[in-house]
Amino acid sequence: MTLERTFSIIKPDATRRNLTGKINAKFEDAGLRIVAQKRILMTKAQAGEFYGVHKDRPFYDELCEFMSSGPVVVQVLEGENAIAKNREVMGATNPADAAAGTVRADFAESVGENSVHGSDAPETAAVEIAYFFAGTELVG
Ligand code: RTP
Ligand code: MG
Repeated sequence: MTLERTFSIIKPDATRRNLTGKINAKFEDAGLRIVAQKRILMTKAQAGEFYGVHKDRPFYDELCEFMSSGPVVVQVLEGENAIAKNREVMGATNPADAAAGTVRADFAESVGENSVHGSDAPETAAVEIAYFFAGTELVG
């Protein structure tokens, strides 16, 4: 079995509604282990850098405002096929399209305020983990 790690964010709409535990339970029930986790407040500049890949999209400014509007929980999830598994548990970006039982189907408020972020590939997972965590903070 090869363990993979992915980077996850519980977004401000979810921390505001005190949903961290319920979301973490979905990750753990799917076999993902939370190997690092911290609650932080991102600056708008940090959110902008993190989501830099979307800088030319029409929703970029709104996204950066939202991601810095309240606390987020940044975390590293570990498991077999963790990247794909996490995105399965998250559900589609737009909660209207998300499968029943997924985080976004159950909790997301809109396509923008959609409760969670998850890395989409091994390369982005590695960059995103290193952006928020030191190697010594990851305990598998
Ligand atoms: P994420 O990166 O947050 O895990 O989400 P994702 O892969 O499912 O979606 P992505 O296309 O990467 O979009 C990043 C985030 O931008 C916001 N968004 N708003 N208003 C809109 O049409 C719109 N589209 C995307 C969402 O917060 C989305 O998760
Ligand atoms: Mg994405």
